[in-house]
Amino acid sequence: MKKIPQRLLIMTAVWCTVLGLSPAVLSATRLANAPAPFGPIPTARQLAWHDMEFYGFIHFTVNTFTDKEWGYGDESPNVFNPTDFDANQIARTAKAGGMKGLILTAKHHDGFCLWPSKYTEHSVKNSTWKNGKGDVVRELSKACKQQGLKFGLYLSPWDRNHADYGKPAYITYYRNQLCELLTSYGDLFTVWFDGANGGDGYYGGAREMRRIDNRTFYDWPNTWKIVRDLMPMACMFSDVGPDFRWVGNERGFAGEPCWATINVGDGVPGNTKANLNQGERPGANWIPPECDVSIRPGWFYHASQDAQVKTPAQLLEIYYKSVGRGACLNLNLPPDRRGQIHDNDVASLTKFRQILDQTFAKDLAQNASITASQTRANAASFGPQNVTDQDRETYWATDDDVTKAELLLDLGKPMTFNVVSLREYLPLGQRIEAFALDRWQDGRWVEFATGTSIGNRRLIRTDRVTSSRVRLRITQAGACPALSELALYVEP
Ligand code: FUL
Ligand code: CA
Repeated sequence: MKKIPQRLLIMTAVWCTVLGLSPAVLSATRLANAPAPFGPIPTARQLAWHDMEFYGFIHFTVNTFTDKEWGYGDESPNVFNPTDFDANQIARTAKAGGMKGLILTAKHHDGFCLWPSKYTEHSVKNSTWKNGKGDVVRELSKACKQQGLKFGLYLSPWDRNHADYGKPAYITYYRNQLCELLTSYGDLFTVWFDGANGGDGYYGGAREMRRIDNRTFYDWPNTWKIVRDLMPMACMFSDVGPDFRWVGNERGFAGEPCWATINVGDGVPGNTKANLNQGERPGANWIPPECDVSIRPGWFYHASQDAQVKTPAQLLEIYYKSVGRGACLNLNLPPDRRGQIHDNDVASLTKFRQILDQTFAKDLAQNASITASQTRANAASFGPQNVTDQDRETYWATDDDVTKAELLLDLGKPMTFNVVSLREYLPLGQRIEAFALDRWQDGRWVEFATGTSIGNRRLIRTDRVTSSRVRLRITQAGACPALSELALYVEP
């Protein structure tokens, strides 16, 4: 049976979206006799986002120069004055760190715009930096392209500078800026909508408290529609999606379990009852989590935090509890007052990457012989060898009525590992609910790990295990499992 490359599925899905065809047309391109999708399933744009797994945040604005986290909105544009801004250094650092993209704060809560927006005077165009000719969004988008990184933007809904904030006119302003960004800087993989609305601010000189009703003020459905219309493949972030959600903390840790699904109900950004950290099952919406966390205590650069950059070991813990729980990791690297990533951050990120590269260089299960307790229709196209072929698009599946099943790996000789990687075949939904792993020891099976959700990726980090055979038991599933990867690694 010839497999359908996922690229083709995504292209097909893109065209389905463009042409307005139904998902039923899309499913016709799947393997014959494939299991039916279970529950909500990811869209083509979400699948592309899941594939990224690790990307970065760039928090940079007047705060970098005032030593604040939230600017009041009364900062002079001249405050923004990097001495040696180098977008290439930033993009190179991200690339070398293994990131697949960068998201820049085009405008943070203080309202200062890092691009020369035609809708406000509060931007780089009125800064002495580059005599008002600078454009951070342009330079970083170009540098990302050069490095093969995807590019995304954060446009803070809360704006402590704008005179109209809190009034209907502000929504027009906000949407104008959104259109400006979506049409001037090439493809964006994401638009990131923050949920913070702190209240007081400069507001064109009013210097007062302004409270908004976050259920109605931004009219999110119509704001989101602008992104859908102008950039159909861009995934939108907010507490409640629509494409990916906040994980509920800024420490970088997804829950255990961590479901890609939740029930949004009438939740809006900044106001939701959904369990963001673990997700919900059953859940009506496929809105997987992103773990956003800074490499330093603050989101913006502060010289006083130069000695508090997260260590490679801390970054690894974050990686295993984010990417390793099926989420994406969005790690913030704040440029310093030069406009570059500080040496301490570069050093930590580089070492972290080195360890990950060494860990994942060799799948110790690659040459194992594998048998399954059951294979769908006994067909090779759904056979167990599909979990070690390093191809996300092929998977092992069982018959529809089989939701408990086992895979047996014979490694040929004793091998030592401490990381097990599992992936579900995501286009068919999140199916597996619980599993256990056993090693063969003194003539019997000994359980060494158990887990729940898998989804895009599950990394189980254990003590070192030495064994010539490994068994995976799927102990609970909502529908017959469709597993695309089972791999074994050892950390250096
Ligand atoms: C928060 C903001 O208030 C922080 O300043 C930062 O941008 C973070 C990513 O999101 O809600
Ligand atoms: Ca596979």
